[in-house]
Amino acid sequence: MAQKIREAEGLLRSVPNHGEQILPRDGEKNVLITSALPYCNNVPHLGNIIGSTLSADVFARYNRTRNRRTLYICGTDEYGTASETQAIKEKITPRQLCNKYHSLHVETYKWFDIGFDYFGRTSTPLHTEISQEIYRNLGKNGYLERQTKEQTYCEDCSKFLADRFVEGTCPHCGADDARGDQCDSCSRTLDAIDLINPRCLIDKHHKVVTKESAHMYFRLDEIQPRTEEFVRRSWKEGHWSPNSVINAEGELIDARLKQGLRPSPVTRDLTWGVPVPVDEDDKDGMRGKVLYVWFEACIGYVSITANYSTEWKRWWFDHKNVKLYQFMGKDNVYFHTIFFPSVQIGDGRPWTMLHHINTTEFLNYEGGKFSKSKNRGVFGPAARETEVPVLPRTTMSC
Ligand code: B3M
Ligand code: ZN
Repeated sequence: MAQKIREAEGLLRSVPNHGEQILPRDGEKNVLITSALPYCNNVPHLGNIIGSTLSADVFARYNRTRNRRTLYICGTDEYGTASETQAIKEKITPRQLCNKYHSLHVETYKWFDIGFDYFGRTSTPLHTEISQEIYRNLGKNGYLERQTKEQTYCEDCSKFLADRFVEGTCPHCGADDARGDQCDSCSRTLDAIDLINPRCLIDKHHKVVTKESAHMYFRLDEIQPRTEEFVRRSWKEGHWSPNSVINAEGELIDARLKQGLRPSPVTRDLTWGVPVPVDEDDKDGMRGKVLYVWFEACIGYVSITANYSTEWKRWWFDHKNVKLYQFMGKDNVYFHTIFFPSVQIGDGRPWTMLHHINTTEFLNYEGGKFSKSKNRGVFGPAARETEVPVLPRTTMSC
């Protein structure tokens, strides 16, 4: 039972008792709020805070004051190459790395007084279970297909090299330090197999070759008409900001939608991730592979809610009573407006889907974009060390 702290009619504000779970109520406006899940390979910077957690926090406080059932969820995004690479650099396991940075994230947001109802993480058994179930549903509904592609492979490490594990000479401009996914000198995006003299970043003397690997692709092309219908409807109902996906005239402006979505690989040759679920016969040869981090990252919102409450489905399968508001930096928009809604549509269950998206431009510092890898920007622990209080100190005494 909620505790009534204001008795005046109409101003009654119900606050959940300590330990009470916040769950939606039928026939009311229930608000589910998320901030983009920060990667867990570094400390949070002011871009994470201004771009997604602070604005979501303000909105959550507003809704609580309006006496709406409000659940504000966030957590660390832990899998993928970003964590694997950093773990190698720090000479610890990905698990140890994520434990370390998860705690640093928790402490920083606490210091900034961000009022999450629950701050979780993606490396949990429930996350694996829910992600695998969605993947299986996509398969059952005919939205996964197998394709093989050429990838760089290190014979000494005996593994396929993710884009961040390989560098070499750029085939376009000849720069010697192009990464597997992009050349910083000419800014062109690359495919790692096009690098000249590719080198393994674990050891540049390792022998790198090109080898075929099979992956499962999500048939975004099949789902596109339904995704477009969703985008148009939700954009209008949820008043999306008109700078992405659709313009003020209601025309689609997202380049990928306009050109036609293409099947997109959702598996990777990595170890630190959600294992691809396989049947006994493993007919697609997926054993030992993991789900692509962006395939399971948005599922993190769901699994983090599931770690908060066993009744998580009341938030995530109730599009009539629950409105989902998502806050993020603009580089994450595609995955929240097109990719994840397509996954939900393909999964086939009656999901709560994006209602309103709130995006922030990149935060610049000293003439450039905030960048963790270049160590440019203001980072949470440093902000804390200034001892400038987050909230103005009250001057009133009693
Ligand atoms: N971790 C990228 C980022 O930290 C990514 C967001 C995931 S949201 C589900 O900006
Ligand atoms: Zn190697």
